[in-house]
Amino acid sequence: MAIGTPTAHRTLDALIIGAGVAGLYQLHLLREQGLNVRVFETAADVGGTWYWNRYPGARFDSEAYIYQYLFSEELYKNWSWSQRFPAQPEIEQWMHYVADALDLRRDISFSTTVTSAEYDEKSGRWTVRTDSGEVVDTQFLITCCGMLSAPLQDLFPGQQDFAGQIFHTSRWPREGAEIAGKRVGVIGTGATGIQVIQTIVDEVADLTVFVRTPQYALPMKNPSYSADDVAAYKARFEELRSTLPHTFTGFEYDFRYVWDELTPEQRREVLEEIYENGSLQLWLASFAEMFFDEAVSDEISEFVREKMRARLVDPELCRLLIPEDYGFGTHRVPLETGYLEVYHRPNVTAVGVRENPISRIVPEGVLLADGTLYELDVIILATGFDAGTGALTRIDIRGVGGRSLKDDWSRDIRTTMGLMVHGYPNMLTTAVPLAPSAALCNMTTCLQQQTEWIDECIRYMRKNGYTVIEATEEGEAAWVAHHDETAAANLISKTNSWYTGSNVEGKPRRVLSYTGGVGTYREKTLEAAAAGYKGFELR
Ligand code: NA7
Repeated sequence: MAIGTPTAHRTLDALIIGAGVAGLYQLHLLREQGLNVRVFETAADVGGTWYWNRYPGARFDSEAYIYQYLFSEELYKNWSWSQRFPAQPEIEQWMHYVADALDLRRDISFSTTVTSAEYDEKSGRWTVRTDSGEVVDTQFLITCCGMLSAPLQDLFPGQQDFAGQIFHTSRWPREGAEIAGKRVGVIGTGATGIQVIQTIVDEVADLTVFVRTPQYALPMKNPSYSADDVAAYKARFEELRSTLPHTFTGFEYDFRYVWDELTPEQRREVLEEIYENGSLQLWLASFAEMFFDEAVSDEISEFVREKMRARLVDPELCRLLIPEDYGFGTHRVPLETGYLEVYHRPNVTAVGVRENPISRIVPEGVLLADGTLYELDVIILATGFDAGTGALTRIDIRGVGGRSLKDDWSRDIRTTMGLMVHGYPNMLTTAVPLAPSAALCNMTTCLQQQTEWIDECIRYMRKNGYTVIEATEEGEAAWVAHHDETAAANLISKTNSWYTGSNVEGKPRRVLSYTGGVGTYREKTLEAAAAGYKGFELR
């Protein structure tokens, strides 16, 4: 070996990237089976999404009691939520609680970013490098990077010249941002933008919201929990554990009604009743036909529009803020609290940027194509993420023959059940495309299932003397075909948002999340395992 060639500082059985919901549990599982395993995490602490997204108003819109891990009754019951949909600080505390209860921190390298990973065909192992100069030799590389963790933050020419503060919501300054009494602009009205806007409006002097695509927003009902409420949901532990993994979305509820079996009056009653529940149930537990049947989609969309119109009143606000060209539920549905009423305040301006887009950021603020300048002190980019792929393509990952995951996915986004990618042996993935993830899925349900599958897979390999697993080309082609067929039947496939990758210029189009249902996906992954890892080659 030539002098100066970096040598492995550390040898592992498994290296996990990311200390969020998936990474923490994966670490626990693999440690329990006796592996020498370590997590590398860019952030200074655990939490993943709940570490990074500390913008004002960040909160769950899955009910908190279904977002918890279900593998340990003790871990579940020793934590109590204060609300149905708690805010980020409480969620981050919960993740600290988990890390402490399972004593995870001793096996995590914080403030350390994995920069590259290279597979060696001779040894069947990965060489992983970090920004702190560490070189790690590991048998398994497990990515737990999250579906929505690569922020789209360098979007506009001139950003660096802005005289005030500019930042992406997921990079909200830890020390807090100075927004009180300031002229603040928010670009983006997705789930994140909506939470920020409704929360900061009281604090800022003037709020300018740049709206390109409006959203169907549903009002959230977020009661505080009494001791009795907490006891009641904890008493459901066994029920939740047996239900959540098998529903269509990993939530506690499933689609409950069949459109054609009800009269128009009954449908209306159902919609009204579910709307009043103040959760995502109108989307995930009403009529599955909204995803497949244009006529049903139109009717449910019109129901939600009607509700929004009644609150917005002003025709120009309705034009800017109520969707007309895609169906309810085919984009991520945000929950809101007083969001629409924000636009009635005298210090709030909604600026439509669909026909007259943002052309650049200038030192004074935001400049539109027609030359209109909005002078601002702070610009908040609620502009979303390079979903599913971005977290991995930002790492230089090299598989068999030096092939690059970034190049592969820039041509075509393919995975085998979102658990492996052909050409990248011994790299196991969570929260990547072609599995149920973030879209139509309660994340913890899906991530628990994927990490458990990976854990079982490695157990199986060790027990049977295998050292390498690789997704086969044919197996991957079959999964991609099934995924695409399922997606094509869903109206989501006709829309533009991060669900289809269309929010990132040049990204190959594909419905990113598996839309066949969380329970079905689970069965298919378990069937493949039970058949001796069908679709994978073990050696
Ligand atoms: P989203 O849902 O991707 O929303 C991003 C928003 O930013 C959306 O309104 C975009 O409008 C807007 N955007 C992006 N680029 C631009 C430009 N150049 N000009 C104007 N507006 C722009 O991200 P979120 O963070 O809100 O939510 C991501 C997920 O996190 C969410 O689905 C939950 O699962 C949690 P567009 O729609 O592209 O017209």
